Amino acid sequence: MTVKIGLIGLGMIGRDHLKRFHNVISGAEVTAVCDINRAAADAVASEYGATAFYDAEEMIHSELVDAVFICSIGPVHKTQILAAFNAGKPVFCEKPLTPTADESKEIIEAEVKAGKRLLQLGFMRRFDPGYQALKHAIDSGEPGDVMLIHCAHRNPSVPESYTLEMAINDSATHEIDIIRYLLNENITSVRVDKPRKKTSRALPHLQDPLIVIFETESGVRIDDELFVNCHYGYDIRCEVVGENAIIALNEQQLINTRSLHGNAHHIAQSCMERFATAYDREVQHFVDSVRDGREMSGPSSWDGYVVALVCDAGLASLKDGEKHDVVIPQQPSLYR
Ligand code: ISE
Repeated sequence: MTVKIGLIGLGMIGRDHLKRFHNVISGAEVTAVCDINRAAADAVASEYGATAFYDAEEMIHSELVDAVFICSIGPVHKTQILAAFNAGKPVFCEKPLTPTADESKEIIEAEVKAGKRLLQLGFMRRFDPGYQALKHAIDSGEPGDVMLIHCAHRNPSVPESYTLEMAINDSATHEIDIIRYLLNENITSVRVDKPRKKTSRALPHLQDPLIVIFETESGVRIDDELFVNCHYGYDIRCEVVGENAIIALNEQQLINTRSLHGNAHHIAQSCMERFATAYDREVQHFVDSVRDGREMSGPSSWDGYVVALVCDAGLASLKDGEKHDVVIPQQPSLYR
């Protein structure tokens, strides 16, 4: 069976996934694309031999579509997800699940009512071979009790539309999710530190870099450097400090070049380049689940909801500089 995909949102990540469906993914075909920008939808549809839609609900209910792939902006996710649930179609949704935790709650309620998982969320780092190896090492007990984690999230630059809040609810979301995945426990508090210095490369409305401090249930302390105009590349770092060993993500490149200029390797320039394998694997995972008629698995709506709760606390701390606690309700058995 070839899964007929309806893809909503033709921005950067939507187009990247479209190419992935075309060149890498097996068992699926993008039969419909949807964007409110009609010219973009028409152009992409004719390039990929898909049908263009300008209204998401119409596309979701179309017979051309078996599964809904959401790459639109966060504020419209909730409506599109609930429409797909109502149409009985499985959903892949890019992060964030929704911009606020309250909206995510409605999605949880709908899934709990249905009695099964209907959505896979796009936290692609969980499919990255480096992070998976790090998790495997932690689970094996090699580092012993984990005490600290040092993270860095560096983007070469961000567009003018990137707001200060997005450092938390668009960028740090990835660390918030991956910390829970690596440690198998929840974050209990967040504090955002604004260094007095900021890069001259950041637009005036940004404070860049920022440091976010998280604490988990067992007391692991995590610092996350968010530096989104670092200039030199897309650099994601993670070092886990245990009492017996320190385990870190390695450089992701396959070769080093030794020359008169020293020992060098290429540094990725975008998340699409750095996490290409992870994106391929998460999308194939979704397609395989739909094709085999399995319940959705991988990052869930619950993960999206919990990350949104941590983000809400982070946004409050961004305003007042105080430490904010995160209160997480009991997890429904569906997600255990
Ligand atoms: C962007 O939305 C992403 O998801 C990228 O992975 C992240 O590195 C970037 O900071 C975000 O703006």
